[in-house]
Amino acid sequence: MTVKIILTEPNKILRQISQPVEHVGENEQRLMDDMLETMYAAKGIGLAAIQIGFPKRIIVIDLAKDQTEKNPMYFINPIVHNKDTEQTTYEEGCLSVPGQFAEIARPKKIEIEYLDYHGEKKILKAEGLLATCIQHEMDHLEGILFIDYLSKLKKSMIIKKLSKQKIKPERIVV
Ligand code: GNR
Ligand code: NI
Repeated sequence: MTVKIILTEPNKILRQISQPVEHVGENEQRLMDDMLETMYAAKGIGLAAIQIGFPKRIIVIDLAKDQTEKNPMYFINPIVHNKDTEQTTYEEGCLSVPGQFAEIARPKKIEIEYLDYHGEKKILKAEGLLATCIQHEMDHLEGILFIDYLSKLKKSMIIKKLSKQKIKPERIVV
């Protein structure tokens, strides 16, 4: 397993629409292993394949706080069947928008259909942080980031800040 580089905003790749997986085989499983490793290394709770540059409809999630008790979840080609009309708000962050957080409202409960790590069709009812995280990751599959829900001013301030951080040289060694 390999820790990959997580792409950060602004980056046009993050705006791509990810394509459905046709077959869950060794290559897809290796990608999921790398995604999980990358997510753990970055101390995130979820990751979409596009965040490491693969425009495939693949998501990994692990809400376990303590990495000694891992609980990895894999979602391939997820579709939302049902959304609650009731909303809930979480302070969201994103590994592709480092250091930025904002309260985002989303449906509290969802029901999704997806393929698991072995390519088997599954249905899951999720609520709370899991529902929020799944929706955050599914947005990545459409090229959407949580900052897209903020006011134009807040969003542009965040992008400006991130662009500046990007051009700042790490260190100049002579
Ligand atoms: O690590 C993450 N934490 C988080 C917190 C609240 C709502 C969503 C998330 S997902 C994020 C990792 C990430 O960027 N996934 O795409
Ligand atoms: Ni994210």
